[in-house]
Parts: sequence; structure tokens; C-alpha cells
Amino acid sequence: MTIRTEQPSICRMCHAACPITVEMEDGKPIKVTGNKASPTYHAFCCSRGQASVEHINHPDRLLSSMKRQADGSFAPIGIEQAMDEIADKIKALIDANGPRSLAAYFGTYSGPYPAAPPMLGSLVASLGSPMIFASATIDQPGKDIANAMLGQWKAGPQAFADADVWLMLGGNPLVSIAGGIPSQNPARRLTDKLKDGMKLIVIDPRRSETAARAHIHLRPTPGEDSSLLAAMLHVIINESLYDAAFVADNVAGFAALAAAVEVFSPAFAAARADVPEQQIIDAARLFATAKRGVATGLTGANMSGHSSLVEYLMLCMNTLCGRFVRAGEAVANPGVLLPRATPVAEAVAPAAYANLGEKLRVRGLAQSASGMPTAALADEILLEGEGQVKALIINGGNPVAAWPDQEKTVAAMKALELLVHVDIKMSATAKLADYIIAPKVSFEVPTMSLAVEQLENFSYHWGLCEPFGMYAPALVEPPAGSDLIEEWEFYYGLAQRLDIGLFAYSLESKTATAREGRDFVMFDMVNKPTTDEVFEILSNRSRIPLTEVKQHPNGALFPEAIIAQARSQDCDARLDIGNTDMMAELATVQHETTGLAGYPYKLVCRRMKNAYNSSLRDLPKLVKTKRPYNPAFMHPDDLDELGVGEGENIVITSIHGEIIGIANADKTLKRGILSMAHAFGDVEQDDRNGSLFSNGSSTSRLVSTNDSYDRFSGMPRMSALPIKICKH
Ligand SMILES: Nc1nc2c(c(=O)[nH]1)N[C@H]1C(S)=C(S)[C@@H](COP(=O)(O)OP(=O)(O)OC[C@H]3O[C@@H](n4cnc5c(=O)[nH]c(N)nc54)[C@H](O)[C@@H]3O)O[C@H]1N2
Ligand SMILES: Nc1nc2c(c(=O)[nH]1)N[C@H]1C(S)=C(S)[C@@H](COP(=O)(O)OP(=O)(O)OC[C@H]3O[C@@H](n4cnc5c(=O)[nH]c(N)nc54)[C@H](O)[C@@H]3O)O[C@H]1N2
Ligand code: SF4
Ligand SMILES: [Mo]
Repeated sequence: MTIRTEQPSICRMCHAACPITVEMEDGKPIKVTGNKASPTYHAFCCSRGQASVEHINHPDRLLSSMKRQADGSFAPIGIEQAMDEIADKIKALIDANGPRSLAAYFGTYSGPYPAAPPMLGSLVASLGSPMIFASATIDQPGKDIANAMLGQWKAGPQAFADADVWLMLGGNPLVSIAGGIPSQNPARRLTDKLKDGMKLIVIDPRRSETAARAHIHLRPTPGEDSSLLAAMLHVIINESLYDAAFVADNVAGFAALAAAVEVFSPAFAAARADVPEQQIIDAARLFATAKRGVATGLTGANMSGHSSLVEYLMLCMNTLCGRFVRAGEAVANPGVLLPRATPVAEAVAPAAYANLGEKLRVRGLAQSASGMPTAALADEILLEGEGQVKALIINGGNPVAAWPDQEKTVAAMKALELLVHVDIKMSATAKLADYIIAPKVSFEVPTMSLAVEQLENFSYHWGLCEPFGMYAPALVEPPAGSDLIEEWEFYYGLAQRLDIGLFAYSLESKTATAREGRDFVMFDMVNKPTTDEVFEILSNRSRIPLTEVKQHPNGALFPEAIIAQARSQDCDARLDIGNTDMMAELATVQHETTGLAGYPYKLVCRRMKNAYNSSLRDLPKLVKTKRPYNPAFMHPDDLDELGVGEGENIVITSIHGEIIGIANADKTLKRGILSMAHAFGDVEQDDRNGSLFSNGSSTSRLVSTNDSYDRFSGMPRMSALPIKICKH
């Protein structure tokens, strides 16, 4: 007799961490749906979450770790043996070359497994290496940098829930479910708010799923966001639409900003960005005359050449209009597995944002407020000399697919003396690794909502928009006969062998409401903790104890009215909207051309529903009869002009590289644009028919790490990239 049960859990397919219901048959998951008994997410579960079962049972999943053999092939290796060998190699490399020769990289799949990043980070840090990198610096690094430049508002930004205007620049949260619009069922939240009368402004060259809902949709030439935002600021200042009282009490740098945006008249920006002048004026007025709501953006805002500046100008708009929680108002999330909020309606002075720690040996880069510049890690591996990186441990990332300049990345991965890659499959990067460590995934391990809650550190309207907390226990055993390990246990095992201690990182909130601190705790390195004990330590000083959250198997809301206090008498800190680096960069924008002679089109970034960066595009449930590749989307009139038919191959050339794409018509695009998802393709560019169709092509071969890179984060231009296109 088959036994069927339904178990609550948390989806691990992306950072949104939706509560789900897992249908089990004889102890095996067979179907995943949204959890109707759970608050906050309203039973939302996207197609990727529904494909969780296929993800876990995928035939390509590694069921044991692999080691590269002398002839280049791979053979299974027991996990204990792998840890012994890797620890020995790390020790030998550090003894010979110093700690800086070891680096770590966290990719996107670090998110759903909250114990892994602190363990790997503290492993490398405890060994004395500062070389800890993450995908965040090739994603939206402008956020952390701009927030440090502005300063923090200790009561946090205004919430989506009570906004009457919202501005989304270069993001499509209805598909990406990444933030900007709270990622707890963003489509429903947006629909409800629009019904309530909230006005939506979207700035995107594509009529994306989000832009299609906007009251005002500005469709600029890609890469012109700083001039557009400067023009909106120009209108807000010249028409005195800002919150003068808030500015007088809490803001510095007004005169510098007003002077810097003076030349950016709506007419000037309209001509540059190819949008109607009146639309810029209307958008500025709509934003500034509303009462509550913020300007925010995602990858399109960051990847188009001025990440820090674009993020900073959006913060300037929010600050001029006083879009913060004020004294007497309650904060949206008082903290659940995070410590208690301590909101005060006052500013914290700007923080240092550049040259914060370790200096890199290339392009004058150093650690910034956004972390270590990942775009320069391949250089640090390839550049010989003192400090050269010779060993790399990767957690849930795929550099070959995702880092800018794929050829350089491939060369760097090949040059490493030790590449340890923790991945569920033989990904493009795994193919170049010395060891591939096979982890337990998804329902095989417990998780908790702390990971999504602390995304509030990343930006406005990331994290949890309500005081929701949930813990999900492991539901299933790993496949019979497998030899798998939880990611954190692997790092713990290495640390034990290297005889060093590990500690829990304490992340302080930089962009959101101020909170009480967490305790610094060393892990017990003799008696190995359980995952739950690790979670206890990571959520130490939480407002709601993890044990209490565990009492609610479907998750629960833990409301408490925590009210922002008035500014203290002795606070003289100000939010700075006149940062000199940003004002200087804005002055250069005035004379800059974002186009390039001979390269009449621009490539822009795009997320697709059936893929998650380099992952998930191999799941039949998601791909079905659809395209497993990344189409090169263009306006049909552009295709006609090039004489290219739907499904035909095109050659896409940037100043840096060349790839083949498969043309697809897309009427939602502004003309002159090629919109294409990243992280497709494989180690080599392979345009033989079958391969191009099944794998797609890597847009990062078109990206140069030297092109318009941000001088703080090192992130080069990865969207708004000038290209030329011809028929194959
Ligand atoms: N040109 C261009 N480049 C870009 C971007 C762009 O828009 N354009 N976007 C950038 C952005 S925003 C990002 S975040 C980066 C992404 O950069 P990365 O995070 O480096 O790339 P991913 O493809 O997300 O890598 C995820 C890896 O995790 C593995 N994985 C899946 N499940 C698990 C698991 O349960 N455990 C473990 N350990 N591994 C797992 C997958 O197989 C895959 O190899 O790419 C950046 N690069
Ligand atoms: N289904 C799915 N979801 C994902 C991912 C995925 O691969 N698939 N990836 C995840 C990751 S790692 C991240 S970081 C998030 C990213 O989340 P988003 O940033 O929302 O993802 P995109 O769809 O790339 O949206 C970027 C938008 O910016 C626009 N854009 C490009 N260039 C410019 C420009 O110069 N100016 C302006 N104004 N707009 C521009 C593009 O047309 C596009 O609509 O999504 C996450 N969610
Ligand atoms: S949005 Fe993310 S967490 Fe939610 S169901 Fe989809 S993949 Fe899972
Ligand atoms: Mo990302």
C-alpha cells in the first residue's frame, strides 16, 4: 500500500524561499505546490519551485564527489578521502605561497543554504586570507556603495505596503522575484497595490512584464539612466517638489546636487535617452508629489556602466522626498530570526565605501562597501607574483558561465593549482575543477527563513516585508547508495583537518532599519554541531527564538508594533546627497556617449522564466517543448532590416568578442536592442547546430572586464553593451 503525506517546507530554488507543500509518496517527494496554510506568500509557488522534484531527481545530479584524474577524466572519490586530500593541498599551498593564495567565491546557490556562507567565509578568513568574493559584485554592487555614500536612516525606508508611488528602474521583479517589489508573491502584491491606486513608474527599454503594468513607462536607450535620473532630480529641485523640511533637518549636500543636475534639463536627457521630454517631467512630478514610496532598481540599473551613480541618484530622489519611516510610525518588519529592530528617525553619517581592506593588484581595485571585486578575481589568478591566487573554493556558483570575459575566466580556472567546486552537477566550471564536492540538496537538509530575512542588508525592499518566520526540517534521505554532504559540513571538515576555528559572521544592517547586534560565536570544533545547532548560533539574539518559530510548521507571522523614536538631541548626522565622487562622475556623464561607432545595437540583460542563471534550463518540466537555449530577442523590424528570420543564427560582435545567437522576434523591445539571458553556453563556444540549440551561447564572451568598470566594485559594463549584428 502506498502511503501519501503532505509536508510543509521551504523552496530552495531561489532566494525568495517560498513556503511550499511537498506531496510525498512512500517517503519520496512527488509534487510541490504553494503552501496554502502559510501567511505572507499567499500560496505562491512559481514554475521553478514546482520543478523542485525534477531538480533533486535529475539524472545528471552528482551522487558522489568527483576527482580529476591524471588523464583529465573524473572518477568518484569518498567524501572523507576528498576532505583529507583537499586539506593537505590547501596547507601545502598556504605554506609555500601565503594565505592570500587561497580564495573563496560564493555564487547564487549559496542563498538557500544559510549555514554554508558563514562556514566557508570563516574558513578562508581564519586561514588568514582576505580573498573572499561573491556574485554580489557582478550583480548590483552599486547598492551597498551608494548606501554607504548616503548614510543610513535608522528607521529604514518606507514600505511597499503603504506606498502610493513606486519607481522601478532596470528590473523585472514579476519574473525575477528578486526584490524591489517584495518577493513574497510580487505579482499579487503589485496587483493589490495598483487596485488601491498606487502609481507605478518603470524605466526599462523593454516592455517587460513589470513595465506592462506601469502608469508611466519610460523606454530609454540603454545606459542613459544617470542622465534620466539627473533630469528627474532637476525637475524635482527646480519645481520645489521635494520635502524641504526633511531636507533642512536631515540632509547635507543639497547645493552640490542642485548644481550638478542643473545641466540635465528634461530636454537634454530626452534627446540623449530617446524618450519624450514631457514623460520625464511627468514621471518626476508623479514621484515627488506622491506621499510615500521609493525609487529602486535591479540589474539593469547596475550593469549599464554607472552602477554606483545610478543607485546613488535613486537614493537622492528618495532622500529629497523624505521617503523614510518617520518618528511615531511602525517598522514593517520588527525582526523575526533577525534581532529586534531599534528604529530611530535619524541619520547615521556616511560610511567609508572605497579602499576598505585588501588591495587587488589590477586596475587599482580594492575591497569596497560591496565586498571584494569579483570581476578582478580571474586577473588575480592569472597575474604571477607575490599574492597570486592559486587555490579557489566555489560554493554554489559557476564562474565559467557567469563572470565577465568568459575566455579569461576559463584560462584562470585552468591556471589554478587547486580548484574545489561544490556543485550538484558537472557544470561548466566543474569540468575544469580538481574536485567537485557533491552536496545534499533541497528537502534533504533543513532550512530557515533567516536567509531571506537578512537580504534586507542588500537593499531596499529585499528581505521579508512582513514579520514572517519559518523553519523547515529535512524531509527525505539522500538517494540510496549516494555519498553526499551538507555544504557547511564540508567546510567544517576542512577546518577540523586544518586545525582552525570557525565562527558565525555577524551581519549588521546597512540599508534597512537599525537592529540590535548579534553575538560573535565560535563553533565547537571538537563536538560537531548538528545543522539545527548551527542555525541556533546563526540566529542568535533573534527577536523570536528559533525554537518558537519551529512550533509553527507552516511558518507564522510574529507581529509587534515597534515604533520609530524621534531623533535624539545629540544627533547631528546628515544623509549626504552631494557625495563628491558621485558629483564628479555625473559631470562626466554630460559629455559621455554610451554608443560606439560601428556598433549600432546594444545588448541588454534579461532573466527568463525557465532558467535561473546557468541552472534549471535542463529541467524538462520547465523547458518542455520550449527553447532550452537563450534566444537573441530583437524587435521584428530590426530582424527584417537585417534580413534575418525567426530561429535563424546571427553573429553578435562586441569590441571584445563574438558569439552566435539564435534570433527570436520580440515586440516588447525598443528598436536597436538585443535582449539575451546570460550564463548559457558551455566552456567552449560551440556553434555546431545541436549544441547551440541545447546550450545557447555565453554573453559574457562579449563582456570585457576593462570596459567602463566601476572604480569601486570593479564591475564592468554587462548591459547596454554596444554590439553589431549580422546574419550568420
Ligand atoms: N553578461 C552577464 N553576466 C552576468 C549577469 C548578467 O546579467 N549578464 N548576471 C550576473 C548575476 S546577477 C549573477 S548573480 C551572477 C551569477 O553567478 P553565479 O552564481 O556564479 O552563477 P550561477 O549560474 O547562478 O551558478 C549557480 C551554480 O550553483 C549550482 N547549484 C545548483 N543547486 C545547487 C545546490 O543546491 N548546492 C550547490 N552547492 N550548488 C548548486 C548550479 O549547478 C550552478 O553551477 O552572474 C552574473 N553575470
Ligand atoms: N527566472 C529567473 N529569475 C531570476 C534569475 C534568473 O536567471 N531567472 N536570476 C536571479 C538573479 S541572480 C538576479 S540578480 C535577479 C535579477 O533580477 P532583474 O534585474 O529583475 O532581472 P532582469 O530580467 O535581467 O531585469 C533587468 C531589466 O533591466 C532592463 N535593462 C537592461 N539594461 C538597462 C538599462 O541600461 N537601463 C534600464 N533602465 N533598464 C535596463 C532589462 O530590459 C530588464 O527588463 O533575478 C533573479 N531571478
Ligand atoms: S520564487 Fe523562488 S522560492 Fe519561490 S517558488 Fe519560485 S523558485 Fe521557489
Ligand atoms: Mo544576481
